[in-house]
Amino acid sequence: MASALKNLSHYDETTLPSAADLRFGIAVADWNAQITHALYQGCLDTLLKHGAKEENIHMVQVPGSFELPAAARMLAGAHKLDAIVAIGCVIKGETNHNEYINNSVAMGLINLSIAINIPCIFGVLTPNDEQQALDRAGGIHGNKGVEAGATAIRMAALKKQLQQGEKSKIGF
Ligand code: DLZ
Repeated sequence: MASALKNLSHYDETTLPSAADLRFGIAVADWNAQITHALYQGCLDTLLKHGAKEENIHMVQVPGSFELPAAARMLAGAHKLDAIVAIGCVIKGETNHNEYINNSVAMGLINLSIAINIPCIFGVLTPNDEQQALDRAGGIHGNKGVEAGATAIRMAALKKQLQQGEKSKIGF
């Protein structure tokens, strides 16, 4: 159980690049809104904490997680972005709907990332029940939105670094 070992809000702040010159899109699914809005807040707080400017953060809301890849594509078409975060929460129910949605969103986002050369971050919780979701949306296992925000900063900075032809330093 990965998140039993790692708090989702913990990351090494000292090695995270500044987000001051980076532009972000965030797509938020409204299914399980109590959870996803808490994830969004965690993500937004993280971007702002590391210097991102409010005017460089573009957020849209969509009905459910299944719509996240399309929303990410629309965001990329509407704004110049360095990274996109997709935020959702798909709770397992009596049927296999969660597997169809989760697989579609994961494949949609990774395929989109590669196709448009903009990192799309998987900020989607895939819990077995609501308590597991609450535990990961600001509860005992931290907030996956924070993890997604920190990941977006790293990937956006990497994209910018490579665009500018800079080399990585060994040891980070
Ligand atoms: C239909 C559905 C169900 C049953 N469960 C969830 C869920 O737990 N989390 C979520 O984000 N969305 C859910 N949806 C909605 C789908 O993602 C999608 O919005 C609809 O199937 C319409 O395409």
